[in-house]
Amino acid sequence: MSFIQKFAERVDTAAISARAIPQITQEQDFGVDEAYAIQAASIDRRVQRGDPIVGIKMGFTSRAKMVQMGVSDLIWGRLTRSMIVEDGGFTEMSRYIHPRAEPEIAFLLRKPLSGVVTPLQALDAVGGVACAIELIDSRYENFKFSLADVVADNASSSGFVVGTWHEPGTDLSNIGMIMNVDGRPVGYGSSAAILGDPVRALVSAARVAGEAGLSLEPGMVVMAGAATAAIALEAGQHVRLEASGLGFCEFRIR
Ligand code: OOG
Ligand code: MG
Repeated sequence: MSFIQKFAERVDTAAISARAIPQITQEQDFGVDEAYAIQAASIDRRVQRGDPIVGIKMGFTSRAKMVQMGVSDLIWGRLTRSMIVEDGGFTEMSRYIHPRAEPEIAFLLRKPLSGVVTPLQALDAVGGVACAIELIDSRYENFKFSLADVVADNASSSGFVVGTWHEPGTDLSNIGMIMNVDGRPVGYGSSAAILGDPVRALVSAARVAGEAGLSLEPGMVVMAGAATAAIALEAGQHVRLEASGLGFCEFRIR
């Protein structure tokens, strides 16, 4: 078995059993290209289990996130169907190791999107925009990783909640975002923190997906990355994101 398959199985097992593992780069050094190969192979295992890819997520598209995690390269990961958490619904703490929540913007594609595109071309492929919360849950002990580790671990992604879809024409360049936990505001930000405008994250998503030979298809979701640092979650909490002009989305973790 190649080390790609070995580590793909390692991160996959850690994710499905919600058990933290040591950083895999401490066992063997490898680069970012190999890390994406591990990610692809680990998500392939899920797809084989009947859990298809429904979109992609961008990561480290804001300074706040780069500073929080000490990693400064843009990364991406795959979203699969089992990661969907219904807006207004529940998710179980037992599914996670040490989950965190992030305020994000989501795009719904109405046309295929791949390769090098302009912001206008990217927007032409969009059928709806919404506020969204990503649940991240690094499979590594203490949420500590190198760039290659986090890429191999599907960019820490473990769930996502999407609010009501709005018209694609909505200006996304400065959406005020407030994260509330149990009715108390715990984080504030603006969508401008996401590469200056989240549309740029969509342009990057098209490029990286194209490079990876992954086609972004109509109906798929693209998550632009967090506007603020992530918030650590505890069982019993109610998390709600309010986004100016985009309404809100929320879930409970029990
Ligand atoms: C990596 C994922 C980063 C974002 O929105 O920037 C990310 C992590 O922080 O564990 O999802
Ligand atoms: Mg995120």
